[in-house]
Amino acid sequence: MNYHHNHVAAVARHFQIDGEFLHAERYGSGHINDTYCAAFKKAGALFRIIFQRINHHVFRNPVALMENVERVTKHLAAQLTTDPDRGRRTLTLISTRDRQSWFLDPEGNYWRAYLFIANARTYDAPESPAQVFQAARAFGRFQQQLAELPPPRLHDTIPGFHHTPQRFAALEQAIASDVAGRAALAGPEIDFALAHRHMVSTLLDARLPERVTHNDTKLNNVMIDDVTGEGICVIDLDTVMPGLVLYDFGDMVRTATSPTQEDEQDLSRVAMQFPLFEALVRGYLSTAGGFLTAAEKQYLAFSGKLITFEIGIRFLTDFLSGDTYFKVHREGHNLDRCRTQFKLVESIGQQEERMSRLVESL
Ligand code: ADP
Ligand code: GN1
Ligand code: MG
Repeated sequence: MNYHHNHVAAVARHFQIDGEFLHAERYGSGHINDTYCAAFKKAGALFRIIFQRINHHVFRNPVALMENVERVTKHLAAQLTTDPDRGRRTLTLISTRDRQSWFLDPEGNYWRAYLFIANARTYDAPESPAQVFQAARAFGRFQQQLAELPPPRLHDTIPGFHHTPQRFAALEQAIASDVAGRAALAGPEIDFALAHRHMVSTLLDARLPERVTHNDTKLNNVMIDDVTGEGICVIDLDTVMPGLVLYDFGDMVRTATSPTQEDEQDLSRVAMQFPLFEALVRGYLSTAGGFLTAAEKQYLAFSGKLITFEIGIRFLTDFLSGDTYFKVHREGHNLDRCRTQFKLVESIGQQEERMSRLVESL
């Protein structure tokens, strides 16, 4: 949904923001929620706030989701009390005037507001091994900081989110019903998916520990400091919930080891680049290495292939279903995204042994 800035201004009035609203624009490249960056003025000084409308078709219980986000951001902030830069090192929710972390607008949409993290940005494609190291280090630190989150268990904001066999079953259903009449356009992709069925339950069968994980560790969900290049803040916390650390590592491999965007149409450019993978593993282990078990480490290389496959079949399912889940910006967009993922699955598959040897050597 693309809201007029007047609508964002009306939403903003319900939050505890002391300043004059100037304007708001769409922001970021997420596929699910609507993000706006709004500018305010107070005593001649400008400041910005991030507003997000939660997609309640995808996140069926926004109130439970926000309860998770409140607990997680408070827990992270409590570990940063002596850090002068703490306002940039974790997301900070702004409360509404009646002290809630969310506002329900008259149309039934849930909104939240975050302090703007300045002098940092996100990247849709990796630019260097050093940057990838930093991103992975930040995600590893995030997991480490949440390892001690006190009970109760976080809510599952999307049940079965990384249950690859269920994702595969949904694809089979979409192929069988072919509601949009598109299956004929995706013959090779359907064949590819069906030929890889054998790997869908590998991680679930490996009896790995459940931990608090992010579950959407795309490269563009970590803010990189403009000056130092450090991965300063993990964002996009809607899917923080119990999961396997390998889901997180796998999605980092998917989005940070090929120098292309997720929807790159020139497939000759899509490939897992070993130096980027090496930087990723080193960055991740620099913060997560202390708590990972041997079994978790053993599947690091494989997890990249599996999660890339999983997201690929999700894009394919959505293409076959008529693009009802992910935002699309052109015809065949989800099919393009699927092709990019499957090309990367192949590329990882070709290098998997070498990747595993590297992990073992570290
Ligand atoms: P989406 O679900 O749409 O991916 P994100 O939470 O990832 O939503 O936000 C989209 C983009 O907005 C991010 O990639 C980032 O560039 C920017 N962004 C999000 N939160 C902040 C923040 N607190 N400060 C500055 N920029 C932010
Ligand atoms: C979605 O919201 P966003 O754009 O960060 C999706 C992820 C996918 C990703 C693919 C809730 O993430 O699972 O990996 O697109 N989020 C949800 O780019 O489904
Ligand atoms: Mg995001």
